[in-house]
Formats: sequence, structure tokens, C-alpha cells
Amino acid sequence: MSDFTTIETNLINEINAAADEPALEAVRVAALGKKGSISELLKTLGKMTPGERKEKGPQINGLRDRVTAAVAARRDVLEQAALATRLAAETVDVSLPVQEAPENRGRIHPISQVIDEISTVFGDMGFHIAEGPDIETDFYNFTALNFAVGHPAREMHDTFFMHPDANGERKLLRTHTSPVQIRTMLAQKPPIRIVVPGRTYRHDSDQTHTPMFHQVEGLVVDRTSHLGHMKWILEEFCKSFFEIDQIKMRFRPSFFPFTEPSAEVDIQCSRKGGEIRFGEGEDWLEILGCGMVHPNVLRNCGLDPDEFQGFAWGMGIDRIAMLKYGMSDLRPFFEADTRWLDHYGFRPLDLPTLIGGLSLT
Ligand code: 2NL
Repeated sequence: MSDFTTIETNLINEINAAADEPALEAVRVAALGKKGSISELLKTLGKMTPGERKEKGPQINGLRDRVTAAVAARRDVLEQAALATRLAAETVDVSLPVQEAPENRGRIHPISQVIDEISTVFGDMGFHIAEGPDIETDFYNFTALNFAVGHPAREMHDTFFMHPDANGERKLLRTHTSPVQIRTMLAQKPPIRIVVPGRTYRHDSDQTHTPMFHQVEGLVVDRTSHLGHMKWILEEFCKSFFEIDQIKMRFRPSFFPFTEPSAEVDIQCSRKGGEIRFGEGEDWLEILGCGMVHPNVLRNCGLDPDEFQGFAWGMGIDRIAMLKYGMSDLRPFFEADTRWLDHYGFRPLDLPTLIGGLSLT
């Protein structure tokens, strides 16, 4: 009896001292495995007299049952401890801010957004988007557009000129997007309906001017195109772009070498409370210039002005973007400050549509 008690005490101590599950398993196998100490004791029962067996049987079986139970209890404790350790090591701080996926983190620059919005509105009216090179020749930027050689308008454009090339030709950075319309008229037959967004350059830098800026121009050429068509198109554009139902527009006579007649267009606005709102109020804001394409420009593009007529318009994108999205300073547009872009930029997957809204923010 005291033998068994010693065996039991020792085994229980070993079991409770097992530091992890493999150590516990080793103790279990040493006692209860095929060749374990308790299994060996059980084997001795077969050789005993019935009297001995009646006495020792319950003692050995009891020993086996208590040791088995002690192993199970210790295993439970070890499993709980292992789980607690893992949970502590693998905690997730649910109060941490969610990190957006890279495709959601980037922002669309307001200028790209406004170009997309303008393209959406005119695309819906059947216009194609046309693009062309930033580096142009004097012919496409000036001569074809009816700027006379030596005409002061050339100087007014503050042109950036390249060094003359081997042929003595002086390339330049386009001062407006009109060269793309010239290229289009030379390359394809009317009817032409295009809008041309892009970068333009003038040697001018102050609070409201950057040497690189953005313009969008439009051109329609057909046999019967007239000012009435142009007024309708520009009015529909303004309503769509500024997302309002009604807007008053004012066409003031003006001058451009490439249009005749020419006009500057103001839209109705209110400036109450330091905030500009379109389609209401008594104030006016100039937003674009336009006119009928000058007969000389048509001729320069191989079109007979007696057969074809067209109209065109142009506006600055940067200023329109500032007006629409309430930015007071032009300079951060080109400073690549991601904090500014995080604030004023647009989500990359919210593309402007006429059905879904041009400017979901
Ligand atoms: C403005 C005014 C304008 C055009 C651009 C144009 C182009 C061709 C022929 C005739 Cl190819 N016209 N473009 C016409 C009128 C005005 O822009 O204030 N832009 C910022």
C-alpha cells in the first residue's frame, strides 16, 4: 500500500511539474504507456492468487485512474496557459485607425478631376477628346491661328522659345491648346466636334499666374454651325459642370485674332458671405472666351469658308477648378504637397458621371 502511495505521490509531482505538453506526454508514457510503470503493475495482477488480486486490483486500478485524471487535469492547465500566452502575443488593437489599401489611398488631383468632369459633359454631347504635343512650331501656335508676323498679340503671349534647331526653326512651348484644333482640322474632314484639354505655358509668374497652366478649348466645324449652337452648348456645359438647373450668361464683344466675331462670357453668380455661388445673385464672373472661327484660320487649314463655318471657345482649367472647389490659392496646385492633395484631391474610384454626379467627394 505504502509502495503505491509513493509511486502515486511521485507521479503526481512529476505531472504537476511538467512545464509544457511534450514534458507531460513523456511523464504519461513513462507511467501509462505500453511499458509504463503502472502498466507493468497491472500486468502483475494476472500472476496473483485470487485473494491477492482482490486486494491489489482495486489499488492498482485506482492508482491508474487517479494518475490518468491528473494527466488530463494538467493538460487542461497547460493548454489554457498556452492559449493565454498566444492571445497575449497576438492581440489586435481594434482602436488603431484603419489603414486604407494603396488603391484607395491615392488622390486624383483637382485639375485631373476637372478635366475628367469637362470631358464627361462634352463627351455626353457627342464631342471627342483631342490631344497634341506641348512643344509646338510657330506655325501651329501662331501663324495658322491668324496671328500676323510681328503682330503684338505674339508678344502678349509671353512665349517660351527653344534654341533654334539645325534648320534655324525656333520651337516653342504652346501658349494655348489651339494648335491641337489646327492639327485636327488639317487631319480630318468636318463635321468636327472636339474638346482639347491640356498644359499650356506662358512666361508669367505671380499670385494668380504659374508658368505652366491648363486650358480646355472646344471646336465645332460643319456646314451650318452658328452662334446659336455655340450659346446652347456653352449654357448646357455651365449648367452640367456647376451642377445647377438654371444660369444666366452674358456675351460681351471682345477680340481674338482667331475668331470673328469674338466674345467673352460671364456667368451669373452671388458672392454673399465670401462664398461664390453660381446660377443665383446679381454679380458676374468671366469664365471663357469664344467666337466664330476666323475665315483665315479655316483657309489655313484647307477649309473653304464659303462651304464651312465653325465656332470655338477656350477657358482656363485651374481657375475654374479653384472656383468650383473653393480653393483660394493657385500655387499649391503645383507644389505636390500630399497633405494638400489629401484634403482637396478626389477618390480614385469615384469617376465623374452624369448619372452618378460629376463631383462625389
Ligand atoms: C480664352 C479664349 C479662345 C479659341 C480660344 C480657337 C481655336 C481655333 C480657332 C478659333 Cl483652332 N478659336 N480657340 C477661340 C476663342 C477663344 O480662348 O480666354 N482662353 C483662356
